[in-house]
Amino acid sequence: MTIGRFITFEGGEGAGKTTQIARLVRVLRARGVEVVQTREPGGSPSAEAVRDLLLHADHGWEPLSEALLHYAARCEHLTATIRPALARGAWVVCDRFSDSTRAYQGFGLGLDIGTLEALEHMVVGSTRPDLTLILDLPPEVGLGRATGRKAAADRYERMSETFHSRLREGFLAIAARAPERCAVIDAEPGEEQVAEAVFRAVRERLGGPAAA
Ligand code: Z5A
Repeated sequence: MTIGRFITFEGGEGAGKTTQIARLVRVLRARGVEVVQTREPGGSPSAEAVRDLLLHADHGWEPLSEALLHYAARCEHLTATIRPALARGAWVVCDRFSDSTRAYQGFGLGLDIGTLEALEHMVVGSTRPDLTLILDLPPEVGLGRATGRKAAADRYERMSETFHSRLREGFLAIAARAPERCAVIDAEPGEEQVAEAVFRAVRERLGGPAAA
């Protein structure tokens, strides 16, 4: 069976994931790679419905309920989009995945990491990313970029400064625990410079068409 490659992008608000994903996908497609570009929460019709609940409805979820909703969306996304794409040999480039649940619901909201690992084991199983690019920058810079772009902040963007600092620490701790999978990219310089660092990491870690 052909197996594609699974790349995830992570980081705080406004880190530049959408911008960098678009650039990477363009380069890979120009090299003849079939790329499925997707995002979380979302990436399939049912998962997009859960995204609406999570981002725009102010229900004041319990952290565990929130994590379960993210994992329900992820389960749908994996089944409908990610696994079929990988099985036919496509590369999947995904804006956020399980590390966001660890960072936001774990480090940010204080949910027990063991609980999140159990959910990850159950839902994600062996469909783990081959490479995770963590775009790192001070939270105030990212929030400035994100709010400058959107008309209204979503529920996560409205959380406190200390919440966003915990997120950054969380992502860096995740990278330190899994250096073979994660590459931390300095996201503060200009778009072009960040794109070069992203592509270098993809080439060095995954080779294949990225090395051509
Ligand atoms: N969430 C969660 O809690 N648990 C989970 O398990 C998952 C997610 C999966 C999804 O929001 C929310 O769900 C997210 C976490 C939570 N929290 N929030 N908010 P989203 O998908 O709507 O938003 P996001 O993932 O945080 O992304 P974003 O705010 O859209 O930012 P971005 O994609 O990282 O950045 P961007 O759109 O590429 O860039 C932002 C602006 O900066 C834009 O105007 C760019 O032109 C500009 N930019 C980009 N790069 C640069 C550089 N290098 N220099 C200067 N300006 C730049």
